[in-house]
Amino acid sequence: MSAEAPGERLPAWRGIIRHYGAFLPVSEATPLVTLNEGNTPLIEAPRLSERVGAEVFLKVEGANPTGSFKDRGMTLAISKAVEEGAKAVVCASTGNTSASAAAYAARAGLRCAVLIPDGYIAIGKLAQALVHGAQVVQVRGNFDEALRIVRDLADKAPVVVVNSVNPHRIDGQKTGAFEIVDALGDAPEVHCIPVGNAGNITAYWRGYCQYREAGLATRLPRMLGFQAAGAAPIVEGRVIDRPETVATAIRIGNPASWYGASAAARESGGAIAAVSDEEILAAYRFLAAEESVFCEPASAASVAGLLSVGVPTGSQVVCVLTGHGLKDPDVAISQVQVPGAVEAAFEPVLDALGL
Ligand code: AN7
Repeated sequence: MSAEAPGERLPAWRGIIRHYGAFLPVSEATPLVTLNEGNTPLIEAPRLSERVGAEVFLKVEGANPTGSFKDRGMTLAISKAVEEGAKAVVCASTGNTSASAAAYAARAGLRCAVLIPDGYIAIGKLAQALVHGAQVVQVRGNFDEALRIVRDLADKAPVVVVNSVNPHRIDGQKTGAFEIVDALGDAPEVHCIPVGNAGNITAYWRGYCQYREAGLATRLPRMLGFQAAGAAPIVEGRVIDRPETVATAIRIGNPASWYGASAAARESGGAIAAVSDEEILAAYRFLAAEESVFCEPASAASVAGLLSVGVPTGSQVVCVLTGHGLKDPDVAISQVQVPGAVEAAFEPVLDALGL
């Protein structure tokens, strides 16, 4: 290969609002609260491509400032909250929304409160919410119960909800689709994505549709959304009161954007399907070991789904990997053998390595 242009000063990336503002509800008067989110890698996945007989790309959203796709929506939601004069924001979260809200609220000088399900949030995400200075309330209940309380709070207290029931979240997140089209030159044929509260699949579908309407894409992908089997309300067509899955980020039984997810699947000729925890963890290990991408368990649902449903030979496919693997070190460690210590000397190390 040849180097492209060493020494050339590239235009700096300054976040999704500056880059895609023409497609977003912002004006000169909107104060920009940004950590330069977006512009995440879209990388080829040669071994996955070989396994499924297709051309597969991974959209690595763990490369965002707080390690998940939530930053795309949060930059817009927090910027608009500041524009509207808000002093405090609140969200319910399985972890990533709270990490992102805490960071962007701190940047804006807003108070931030987050409600999380006690004992069911990955330790990295809890750490993020706390180090960024959010008020964290652990609720003895699941995400759906926490979100209900948050909606009540918004009715009765002067706080802005920054869950994806806030339309600015979805609008910001649709920029992921814009980036994919900009990188590939057109929309892919198939788009695979995990589904929890169902905001992101709604956002990507909107992004693809708006780009096509603007003449920037000639086609639309089939949208394939994947829920964890123990938390698959859309697949089963009923609210799940006690959702359970190792992928705690998508442990959601009554998604707020249920309609948007169903519409994306229906209008695109796609589907919402379920993948088991075993399939999720197998895809998670495969991505780390074979493609060198360390994502969190929920993110691997997109690839688990692709492996389970398959696609026509030669299809161009994008799988969104929504969050970074370091968010949830407990699951990572549970999936590997941690070696014991040996004496700090040459021979024992040689033995341990089998050399
Ligand atoms: C890594 O943080 O719902 O279907 O509260 O963290 O748009 O909800 C996170 C969801 C996928 C599902 N992958 O996206 C929250 C939260 C990861 C996630 C999803 C989430 P949506």
